[in-house]
Amino acid sequence: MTAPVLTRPHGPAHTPQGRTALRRAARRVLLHNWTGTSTVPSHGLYPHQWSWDSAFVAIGLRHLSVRRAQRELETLTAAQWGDGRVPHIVFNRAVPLGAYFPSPDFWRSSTAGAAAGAPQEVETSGIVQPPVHALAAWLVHEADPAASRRRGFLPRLYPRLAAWHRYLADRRDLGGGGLAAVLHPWEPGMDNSPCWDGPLQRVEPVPASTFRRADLDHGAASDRPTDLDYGRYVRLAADYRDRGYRDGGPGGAHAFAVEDPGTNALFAASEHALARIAAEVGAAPGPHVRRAEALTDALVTRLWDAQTGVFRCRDLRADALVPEIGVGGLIPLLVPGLPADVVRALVRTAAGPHFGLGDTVRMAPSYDLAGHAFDPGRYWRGPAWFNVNWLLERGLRQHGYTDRADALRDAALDAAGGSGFAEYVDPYSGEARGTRDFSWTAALALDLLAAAPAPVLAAPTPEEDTA
Ligand code: 2M8
Repeated sequence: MTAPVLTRPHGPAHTPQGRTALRRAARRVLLHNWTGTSTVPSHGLYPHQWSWDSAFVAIGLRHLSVRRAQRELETLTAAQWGDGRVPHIVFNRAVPLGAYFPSPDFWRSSTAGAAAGAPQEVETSGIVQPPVHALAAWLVHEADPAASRRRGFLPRLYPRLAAWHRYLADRRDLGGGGLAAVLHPWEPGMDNSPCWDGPLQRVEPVPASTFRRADLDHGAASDRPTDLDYGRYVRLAADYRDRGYRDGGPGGAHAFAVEDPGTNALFAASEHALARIAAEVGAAPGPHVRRAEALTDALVTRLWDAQTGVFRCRDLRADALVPEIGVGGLIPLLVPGLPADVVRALVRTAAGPHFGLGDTVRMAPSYDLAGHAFDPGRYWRGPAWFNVNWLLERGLRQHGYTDRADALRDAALDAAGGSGFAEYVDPYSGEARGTRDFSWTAALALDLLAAAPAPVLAAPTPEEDTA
């Protein structure tokens, strides 16, 4: 295999000028994508507010404006449902219905979701995304604790975040083993990962002629999910809506019910953050610490595959682990208190043939490099994503793998700058894929820049000397 372009250490992360330019460019993206109350992932492809995007955006925004970062999370959680769920999309009513599919008239949250407590003032989707929000809220608070206290940021957020976590723990434990299940491939955020291919086989797709995809107006068809995938996404969402977005009943009531390691690792990490938030607002941290520990135990008991050294998804309909290896299986590295042998095995797997991190690629791909469904360009079926790599960078650093974390940080910064803040990149070539000026790519680049060592360490390369 030819050396990957990403291995050339001449990107913007390596010089003071490069970092300054990158910071400026990232700032420009976030200012452009700010709507006044929140941030769109991208004006064309995703013109509303997305749940986990907003959490990642807040983590970056805190370096530009703590006030805006707070506002981002407040706007999102203001659309929380009475049952505690934080919807995966909060729709902007100023955006035409045809600009994104599925639009508010598909989800019909204020009517179909009324029994579950959907808000009446704003339209939302009815599914959820991974709970990164408590982690984000804590990081936003830490950026300026005095400003946070002055505005009562955490006292306002804490009850919302606690209700959100309660929803996941009480209503989504469909497997009964202490983990939250996802009911749609959009919920874990890795929409068309090959990990869902098996469980999705049970879902009868609606015909492509019955809906109009808006995503293809903005993205290349070869980068996006297929019409067959969309037919299944639509069927699952419509069935959930038509049941009033009810979660109750045995796992068998849902055609698709999966325990995802990425979602549950983020739940555990956020529960640790919620314990800190509780202590800050004068509530009891103990229940959150205990839930974080219980989630960590359940992750290992139910999803750890010691033979391969990775966490897998559990298909609750089959009550079996999914054979595909997705990058969600590495995200538990983020969890403090993961057993040391599991951490060591995960780090080995990240660098081994399935993910090639620091070897054949500089950023982790979204799916097994050796997997039969690997595609370096198509959405969550292979490309490297910035939010996932940011999570892995944090995980490596927290467990003391500082050199690997530094290398991953620099790789992500180089790729962010080199790709025009692409939504995702080809893991071998670093070529930009998906949309550009993508918010979480810019936000997380800012966060990585803020944490990076002072740029005086970097000497100019010969090329830059003569540039
Ligand atoms: C993608 O998902 C949306 C549906 O939620 C879509 O394809 O239209 C995913 O990458 C998801 O993780 C992300 O939150 C969303 C907005 O960036 O786009």
